[in-house]
Amino acid sequence: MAKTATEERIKRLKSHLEQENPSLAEVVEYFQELDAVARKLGFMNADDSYAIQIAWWPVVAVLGTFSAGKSTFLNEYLGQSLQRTGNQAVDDKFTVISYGSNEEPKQLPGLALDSDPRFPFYQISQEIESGAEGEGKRIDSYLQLKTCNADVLKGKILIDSPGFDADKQRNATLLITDHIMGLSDLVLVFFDARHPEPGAMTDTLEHLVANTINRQDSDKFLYILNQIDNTVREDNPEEVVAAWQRAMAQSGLTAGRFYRIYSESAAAPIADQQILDRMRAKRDEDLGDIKSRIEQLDVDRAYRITGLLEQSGKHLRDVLIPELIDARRLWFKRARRLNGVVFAAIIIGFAYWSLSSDTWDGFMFTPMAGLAPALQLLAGGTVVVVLGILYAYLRQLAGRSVLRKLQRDGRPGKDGKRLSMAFERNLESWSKHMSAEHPHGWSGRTQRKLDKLIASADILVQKLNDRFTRPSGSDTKEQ
Ligand SMILES: Nc1nc2c(ncn2[C@@H]2O[C@H](COP(=O)(O)OP(=O)(O)OP(=O)(O)O)[C@@H](O)[C@H]2O)c(=O)[nH]1
Ligand SMILES: [Mg+2]
Repeated sequence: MAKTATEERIKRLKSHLEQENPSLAEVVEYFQELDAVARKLGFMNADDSYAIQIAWWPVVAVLGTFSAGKSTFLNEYLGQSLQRTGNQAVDDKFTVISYGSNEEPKQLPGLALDSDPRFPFYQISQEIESGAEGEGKRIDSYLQLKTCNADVLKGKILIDSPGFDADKQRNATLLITDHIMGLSDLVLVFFDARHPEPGAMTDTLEHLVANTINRQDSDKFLYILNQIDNTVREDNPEEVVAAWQRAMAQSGLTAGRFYRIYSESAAAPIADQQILDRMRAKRDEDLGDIKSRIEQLDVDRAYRITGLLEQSGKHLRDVLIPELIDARRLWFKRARRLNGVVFAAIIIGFAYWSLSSDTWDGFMFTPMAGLAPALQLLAGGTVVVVLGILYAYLRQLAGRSVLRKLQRDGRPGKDGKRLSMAFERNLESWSKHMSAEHPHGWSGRTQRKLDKLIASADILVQKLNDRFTRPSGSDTKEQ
């Protein structure tokens, strides 16, 4: 049987996860079981899946002013010189960096990102097109994908960005920047200690800083003053940092943590050992904090994803299915009422007509009296069948009216679509359960399967707790 595009995607997702975190590859299978339950009930099409709606990889984005040292920082973090660096603006593309087991880094065009739901730029070209007409087609000139086999990349995606200068930025670049700020789990905003003066950065600050302050997720932004080795040649190096913080404060950023780092490999030599030691100590402290924030994401994502499995299962069982049952109740009620009215009208009409036209002779229906018994039976049968069809038709009519109501003022978004879809499936099926409490596909076996899935999510969370808290006190490194 030909595989659907979704099956193909899940297969790739699984093999990608198997390389870097086999326990999460297992979770994909649980999501697939959940898919099967949701499909059986009609909440989901064959081309949809819970597994492909999840951000499997936390995203760490590096944004900042041009030549601030973003790429140098990333190369050092990866332990490879993956990205080009230099004092001219060298990067004009956003680079999504993801783990790959190949020895050699691979580079793929932006289109690969646009069409692969594993990555956070899935269908970004449409978004760009709607904000900057004609630019959507040029996705390759804005985005590229690189894979690299650095161990630190396992379980995450990094994004390097072109130097940011809000004055000169094209609309599409601004759009992508905003998109990245939205989807990232952590955003490192780089500034350059060589140019911390407020004037030159105003517009950049406006976009990178001012836009981040009032966000709900503002604590995911880390503000980093890089290249502080350059400040030691100043008479008063502390003043450089103070000027930077004042500039940030003017943009409204008073809280939050500021980090001061530099790149050991790129730094100019410093003769004074005392100064060097102090600077290095400060750098190591801040860099350590930045790295632990990045590592924490891996822990968070494992909980987030298993939590999502439990939530999605419970949402199905405790929200969507009860609402589907409610919709079925309403359907049955409307169907009963409609059938009641129509059949009462038929009976009254028939009674009125037959009594007034004297068609009854005792229990004998005189218009049929002349017919042969077989024909009488046929006529009676036909009437029963016609009435049965009428009954079913009215039931459908009532169902359609409930479907319209669901579509009109049911739940918004995905849930609404799912409910309507499942309800429509119920309209089409001749369920053997005639009670409203038994929607199509909701058999005892399916119920037990869903309960078991939700319970296994619990067990997964316990496993994670064991792994991350290590109550046994053992510090053996686990996968
Ligand atoms: N002294 C010093 N130089 C640095 C440091 N980090 C980077 N550099 C140098 O600064 C220049 C720019 O570094 P990049 O890493 O290319 O900067 P970028 O932010 O990626 O630049 P764009 O991508 O062009 O915006 C390079 O020549 C680096 O060697 C640092 O901590 N100290
Ligand atoms: Mg760069």
